[in-house]
Amino acid sequence: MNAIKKFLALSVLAVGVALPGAGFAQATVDHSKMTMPKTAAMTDGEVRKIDKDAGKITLKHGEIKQLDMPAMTMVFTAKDKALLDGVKIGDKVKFMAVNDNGMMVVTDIQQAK
Ligand SMILES: [Cu+2]
Repeated sequence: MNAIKKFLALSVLAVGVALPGAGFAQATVDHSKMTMPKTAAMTDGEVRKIDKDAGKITLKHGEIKQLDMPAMTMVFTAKDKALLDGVKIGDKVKFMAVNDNGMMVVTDIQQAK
């Protein structure tokens, strides 16, 4: 009995793997549209200005794919002011930006290595 169950389970797996690649990819795309962009990547940037009191940082940044934004220099709001303690003007950084109800927020920033 157990052997038969195992065989059936493996057969189901094999069928799943054998599905046409296009159909599988399509399902993956649809799924990603319904969920938060957890796969968003860190963006390269350079610190131009820091306003710790206001919790804002001006970054010259590269393309931000998850925000559909080309490279530019702009002001971001730091999610946590403490994030601004780890960087200084002129630093090359990697940062994570999200659109919080129209406000561009930096949720993570670190020195680029
Ligand atoms: Cu921008």
